[in-house]
Amino acid sequence: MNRAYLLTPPGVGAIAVVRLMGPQVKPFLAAHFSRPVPEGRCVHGDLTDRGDVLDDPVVVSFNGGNRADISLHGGEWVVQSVLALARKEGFELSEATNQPPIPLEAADGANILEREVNAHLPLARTELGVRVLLHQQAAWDEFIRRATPGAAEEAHLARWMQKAEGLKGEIAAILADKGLWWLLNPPRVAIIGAPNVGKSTLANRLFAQERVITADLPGTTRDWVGEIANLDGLAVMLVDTPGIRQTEDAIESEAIARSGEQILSADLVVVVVDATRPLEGDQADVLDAWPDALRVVNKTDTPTPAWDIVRIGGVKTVGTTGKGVDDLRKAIRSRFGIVAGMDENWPRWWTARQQTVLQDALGRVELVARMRDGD
Ligand SMILES: Nc1nc2c(ncn2[C@@H]2O[C@H](COP(=O)(O)OP(=O)(O)OP(=O)(O)O)[C@@H](O)[C@H]2O)c(=O)[nH]1
Ligand SMILES: [Mg+2]
Repeated sequence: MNRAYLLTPPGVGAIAVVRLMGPQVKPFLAAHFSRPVPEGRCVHGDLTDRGDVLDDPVVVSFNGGNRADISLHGGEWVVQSVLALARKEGFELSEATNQPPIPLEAADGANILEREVNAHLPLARTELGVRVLLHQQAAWDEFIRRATPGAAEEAHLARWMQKAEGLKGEIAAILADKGLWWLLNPPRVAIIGAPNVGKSTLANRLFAQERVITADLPGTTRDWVGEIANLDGLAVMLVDTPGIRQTEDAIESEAIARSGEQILSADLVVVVVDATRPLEGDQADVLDAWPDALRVVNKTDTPTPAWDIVRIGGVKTVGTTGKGVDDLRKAIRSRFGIVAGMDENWPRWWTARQQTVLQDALGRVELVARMRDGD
């Protein structure tokens, strides 16, 4: 009757979501969460077990309080403690289903957009994702209010046409903004480059902890490592790859070939070059092969770089000290439309239905705007 699931497993620096279901949810929150949780609201507080704070999660409750999603900040240990606490309190632990989103018909909400919000909430792995998603109902309401012809426009076609002209640009901009979609569907980011340029060192920096093996020996990374990293609010599946070069070693060739698939399926390729080594040869080959990649010049701590590093542009980093890594995070985020100070009250789409609604609306305002041209 009372069940607890691990909806999204913990990633590095990303949120894990534990879902509780059943009549026991309300008493559980009353006993262990520091704040009341009104239905459908996102509440930040402390989760405690006999006075010990386990985590400071964000909790949302649905279904008349019979379901709660607890977004945890902590890693594996915190998740296990929360699940253990739930079991102690009478919840049966179920296998991680990990197949979000929740089917729309099973999601609560007064209207379709609210149901879409609730269905996708478990996919928001970071606080930024949760926040932007929870702002959508208000943002869309406000947008629809603005986009609906008022009394003045109803009475004067010329006024409505003028408004439609402005709306055209706005709707096109909303359609072009895939930011929230990426917040809910972590993009795959592959870090590639010649051997020994510092790919794994940079990957560790992006994970903000040691995850992948680095060494002075070229060819250290023999297989890709893919894991979720939280880049200041954008969760990405980060893939470190073995250095790209011609090789005779069968195991290494195999790893390189396999990482080839990882690279092909990546939403963004980050090419790392080494400032201390000649650009010609391996390094230039990689740059030429991925012209759309985000470029990173690493090892810029050397007094005299082997070539003019300004020439190829890109982000300058020192993997070993972390210098420039903030810029790298920022550059990756902005490739996915996530910029600092992004307006959370701006309407965004994250489902095909919403895209269709916006496309239809764009078609209509274009029609109205065109009337002015006397068509
Ligand atoms: N001086 C300097 N050394 C660095 C920098 N970044 C990485 N290194 C060193 O370069 C060596 C190779 O780093 P890795 O991160 O293993 O390089 P990689 O590109 O992953 O190498 P492979 O996986 O073997 O292709 C290590 O000794 C690092 O400590 C940097 O910015 N400056
Ligand atoms: Mg490596």
